[in-house]
Amino acid sequence: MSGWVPLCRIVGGIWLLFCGFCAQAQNFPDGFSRVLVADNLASPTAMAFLPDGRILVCEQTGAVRVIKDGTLLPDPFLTVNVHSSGERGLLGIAIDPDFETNGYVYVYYTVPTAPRHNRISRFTADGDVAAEDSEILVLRLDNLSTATNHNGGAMHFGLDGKLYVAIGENATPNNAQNLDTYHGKFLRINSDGSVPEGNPFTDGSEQQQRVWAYGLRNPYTFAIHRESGRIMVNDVGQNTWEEINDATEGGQNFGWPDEEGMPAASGTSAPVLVYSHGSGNGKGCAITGGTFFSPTTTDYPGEYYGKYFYQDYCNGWINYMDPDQETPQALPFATNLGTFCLALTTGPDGNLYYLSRPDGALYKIVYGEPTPPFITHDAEPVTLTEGETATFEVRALGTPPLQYAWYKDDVLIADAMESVLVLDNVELEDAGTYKVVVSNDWGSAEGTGITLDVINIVGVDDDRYSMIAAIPNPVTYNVQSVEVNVPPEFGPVAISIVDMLSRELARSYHSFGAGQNAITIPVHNLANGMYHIVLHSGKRRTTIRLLVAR
Ligand SMILES: [Ca+2]
Repeated sequence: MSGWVPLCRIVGGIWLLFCGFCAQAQNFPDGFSRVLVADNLASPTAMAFLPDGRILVCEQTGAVRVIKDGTLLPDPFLTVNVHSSGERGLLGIAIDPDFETNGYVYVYYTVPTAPRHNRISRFTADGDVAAEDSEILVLRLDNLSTATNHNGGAMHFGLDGKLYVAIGENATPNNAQNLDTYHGKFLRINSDGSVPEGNPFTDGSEQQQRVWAYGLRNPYTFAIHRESGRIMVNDVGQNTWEEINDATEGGQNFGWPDEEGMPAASGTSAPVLVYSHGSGNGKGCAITGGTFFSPTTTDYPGEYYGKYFYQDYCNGWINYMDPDQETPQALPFATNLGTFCLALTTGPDGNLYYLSRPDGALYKIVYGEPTPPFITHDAEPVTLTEGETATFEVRALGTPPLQYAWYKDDVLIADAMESVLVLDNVELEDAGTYKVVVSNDWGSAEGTGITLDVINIVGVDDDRYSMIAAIPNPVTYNVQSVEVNVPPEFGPVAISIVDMLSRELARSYHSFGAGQNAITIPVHNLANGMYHIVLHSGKRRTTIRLLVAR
């Protein structure tokens, strides 16, 4: 953030203006409303869900509070001694991917003793509290200057099982470009703090080897997509721009302090989306939350699924965007939420959650109307040989109960009424375009038609194709692959390599775009000898003799 302390000062001067907002009800799209989950939280900073639905909330002054079955438990999960002046304190929390087995919870906080620094510690849960003396140091970060702002602190595990950590530049902008300090970096570490395989900088200082991305100012929050693993880092800007940056790929420089907002120079990565400082909705002072909204279940309408929601600290709004668009556009969602909200998160129940510092509260945003179905995961096209099993699976959300109907070439398939369609023992006649329609009392959603191609591996030799050749043939020294040009009328084709004992050594499937029908077949593993390359398509079959003589 630009600084909780400076911000409070600014807001103090215009508090009456903000109180005008406070008096108004929150503003959501029709059907949405805000529900209080828990209050009496002291200056909350971050939160995380446990697999069983309990919610852990960090208080800046050092306590991790537990919300269980809708109740704030009186005893904290843990309390650490922190220096909590300015933006320091207990700032981040992450749950181990194997929490159900190992009970590990990771926190990020500012130690109060000199020299002051932030550290990442691991604790082990024992019921609703951390086991006594279970704290293990995971990583000690660099000493802090006297500046109390720009500490970052967000932590999440990636799909690769590595712990990602976002760290501010400690109000020293040049830190962000210096790979030998953790300040101003986005780290990727093993859960014990050690350097993992696969980081972009493999040499140099201990700090450098843990860096995943750099050029960040105060990445107070970030989010990882639970299925794709995509990473969005929300970086708080200085004078002009708030940024959402895609840090999925390692080694990127996000530009600070040479750039803020869209970069002018080469060699830096542009944000996915920016918004400017200023008053009013869609503008603000500090991005303090962002989340991929792709839950396994939700009551929300389909238009919000797959979107990225984010919030501003000063102007009390939540916007969203489609992260899959080339140039995502900001779309309004909620306004009049009040100032100083943060930690926007998608709950396992498919609701958005966020913390309010002035209210000392955790809120969720719920949708109270029925919703028509929407498809979250469509079935995939498939090519099979006769006798194999085709499985088409669709996943959909919407107000239950959902009904499924499957069509082949626009004709309803009798008794295919589940989200999964299984065709045992496919025959050539099963090839076609399959489509699902999901419906409930409020509407329906149609899948994209997907194709099933069926290849007859037995086939009938077709002499008209005896001119098909493999090039080069014979295979001599240094030849890695041969190329076969398949006539377009073959359609999708299976290619097998068969040895002289009729043993199939390899098989691959190919479909062709218009005008593309050359297939490259790797042969570097074949020992010297005679082979057959067998092409199958529908009832056609043709065989090419291939000599390997290296
Ligand atoms: Ca930037």
